[in-house]
Amino acid sequence: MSVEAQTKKITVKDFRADLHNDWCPGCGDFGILAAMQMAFAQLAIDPDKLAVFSGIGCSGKTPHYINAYGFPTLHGRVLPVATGGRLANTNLTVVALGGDGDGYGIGAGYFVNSGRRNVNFTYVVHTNQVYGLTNGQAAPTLAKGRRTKSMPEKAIQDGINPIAMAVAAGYTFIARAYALDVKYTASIIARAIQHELSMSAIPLERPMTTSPAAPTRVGPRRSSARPAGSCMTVKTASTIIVRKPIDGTETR
Ligand SMILES: Cc1ncc(C[n+]2csc(CCOP(=O)(O)OP(=O)(O)O)c2C)c(N)n1
Ligand code: SF4
Repeated sequence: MSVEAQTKKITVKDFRADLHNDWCPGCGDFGILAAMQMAFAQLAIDPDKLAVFSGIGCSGKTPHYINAYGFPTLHGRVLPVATGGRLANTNLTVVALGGDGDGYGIGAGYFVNSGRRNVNFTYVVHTNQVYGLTNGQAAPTLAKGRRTKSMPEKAIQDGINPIAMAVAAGYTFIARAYALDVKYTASIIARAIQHELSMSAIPLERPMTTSPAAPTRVGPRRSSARPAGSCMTVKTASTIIVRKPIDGTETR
C-alpha cells in the first residue's frame, strides 16, 4: 500500500476519476461503475494496486471513470490482455470487463479458454443483449423473438446461456446480478475479487434505454448519434456458483 493510502481511509471517492461521462441517462453501466467503486472501497484496495482492463464498447469506457490503472484493449481481446497483466504483476488486483457482444461474440474463444486457465482475476460482463456502442445489433445473448430498431426482423435464434457456458469452461466463482441493485452487485464483485487462486465470471444484467417494444424503459436517450431503441435488457434473478477447478488443481 502506498504511504498516502496507508495514512487515510480508502473510500468510494478515491476511485472516482474527474472525467465527463457520456453514457445515456439511465444506462446500467452507471450502476456497475458505482458497484465496482463501492467494492474496491469495501476491500480497501489501494488505487495504485488496481488495474482495470476493458474491451471496446460503451462498457469499455468504464476504466476512464475509475481512478486506478486502466487499459481499454481491443474489441473481444480483454481477457488475454488482462491475463498478461495479472501474470506480469501478481501484486495487482486485476478486474476485466466488457460488453456481452465483446465477451460472447468476437471474444467467445477467449471466454472459454480463460475459464480453462483459471488465472486469478475477475471478469465482469455488462449484459444488455445488444451491441450498444454500434447502435444495437443483436448480441449473442439476445433472446429469440426480441428485436431492436436496428434489426429488420425479430431474432430467430435463442440467446446463449452465459452461466452454463461459464460452468462448462471451468470458472470457479460465477455470479449474476442486476446492475442497478448497486449494493448487492458491489457485494458480488467484492466476493469475486476475494475469491482466491482462480477466476471469477460475473455476467451482470444491465438495463438500458429501450425501444417502445422492449419490456423495460429506464430513461431517455441523450446521444443523438445513436438511435433510440438500440438497447434493452430483462431483470433476471441472481445466481452464485462457487466451486473447485475441474481438475482439482489451482493456478495463480
Ligand atoms: C475488431 C473489431 N470489430 C468491430 C468493432 C466495432 N465495435 C466497436 S464496439 C462494438 C460492439 C460493442 O458491443 P458490446 O461489446 O456488447 O458492448 P456495449 O457497447 O453494449 O457496452 C463493435 C462491434 C471493433 N471496434 N473492433
Ligand atoms: S447506448 Fe446503451 S450501453 Fe451505450 S451508454 Fe447508451 S444505454 Fe448505455
